[in-house]
Amino acid sequence: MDFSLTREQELLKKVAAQFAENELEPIAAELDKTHVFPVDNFKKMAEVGFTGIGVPREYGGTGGGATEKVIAVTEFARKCMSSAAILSIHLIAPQAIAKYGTKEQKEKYLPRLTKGGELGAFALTEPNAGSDAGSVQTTAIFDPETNEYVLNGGKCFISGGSRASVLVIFALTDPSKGLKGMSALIVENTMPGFSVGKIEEKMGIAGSETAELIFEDVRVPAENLLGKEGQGFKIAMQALDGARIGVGAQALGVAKEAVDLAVKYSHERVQFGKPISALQGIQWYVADMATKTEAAETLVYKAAWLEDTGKPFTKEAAMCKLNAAENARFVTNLALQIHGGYGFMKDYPLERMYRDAKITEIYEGTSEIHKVVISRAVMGK
Ligand code: COS
Repeated sequence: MDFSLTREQELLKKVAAQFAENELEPIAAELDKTHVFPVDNFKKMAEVGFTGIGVPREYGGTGGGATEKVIAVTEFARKCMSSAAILSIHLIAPQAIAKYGTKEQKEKYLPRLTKGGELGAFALTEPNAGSDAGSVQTTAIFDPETNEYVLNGGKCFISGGSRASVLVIFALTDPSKGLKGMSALIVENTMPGFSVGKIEEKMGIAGSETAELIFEDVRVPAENLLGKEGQGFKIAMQALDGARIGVGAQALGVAKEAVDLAVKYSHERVQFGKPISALQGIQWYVADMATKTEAAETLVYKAAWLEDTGKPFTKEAAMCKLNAAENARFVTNLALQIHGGYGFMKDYPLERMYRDAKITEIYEGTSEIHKVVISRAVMGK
């Protein structure tokens, strides 16, 4: 068994860490304050090639797969969870198009979503279709006269929805069949009838704008059907399996940084005449934080390895996300506690990291949904 990264992966890790330190850390507090999407930084991510991870080079991507995504997202999450979320969620759309798209769809959309610097989004959730993703009500009824689907309805809580120019949207092409009548469509934000509604005010990852989308008779050409009619729910579930590894990486990155900050602070902070790192209570906190974070890392990389080697990974993606997310909350909480009053203040990044970490227990499937997925895999449905 070999846990080491390849030379290319080591290089990617270095480049991602430098990018995070130079470009993301300086804006992290600002994004948290202003709640504005970092347009320029996203373009810089595209210039370096991060936005094309997992997409073949012939379509403008930078190749690699789940492991490369984990490496980049983890490094980003150390310094700026908003930016890690933006990258991780953006990658869902181009990767889905790369996997299910026709040659024409790939040629048309992938260069834009990779080196072109345009943002992608994945729009599944609706007010009545959150954990119960099969209850989507948005419809896309085929019009044989014009060879278009007519999209009506709306989505909520769509990460990047207000900024994305190319979106993979899930809608019922045959409402009588329920989730088996769901299909995936590639929609552009310039199509008439597409509009952005409410932009949410969130507790964390404020720089990753989260929006409501409204579709009023949006005419989507038939050629923009992704995969086959009725295949939408499976495409969504498979895309989410991969996306959950991305969330695992976000949770892993913020936890790793929290451990490092806690260790550093505990060596610097003197109370009762000695650094608090000399106190066994602090040492035991750090031992727990480091151990659980290393365990989270192992599960995240194992899930990525399974995906990259073409093996089933639904259960492991759910496990890695569930575990890493719980750990991120645990570790950011203890790191904040070790910082005492300073941890609670906005001069230090801990309170932001603590708030940012919470989302990893909720989006791309709640922890409770992951327990459903895991228990079904372990115990049978
Ligand atoms: N990969 C491929 N196919 C999958 C799949 C997966 N990971 N999960 C389910 N499917 C398939 C099933 O095999 C089934 O197909 P068949 O009828 O051909 O056997 C079909 O999809 C329906 O599956 P299931 O009966 O398990 O659907 P449920 O309605 O019970 O929902 C859960 C399953 C709960 C796992 C799903 O709704 C889910 O993941 N919910 C959370 C949604 C989420 O993450 N939302 C966040 C939105 S993006 S921020």
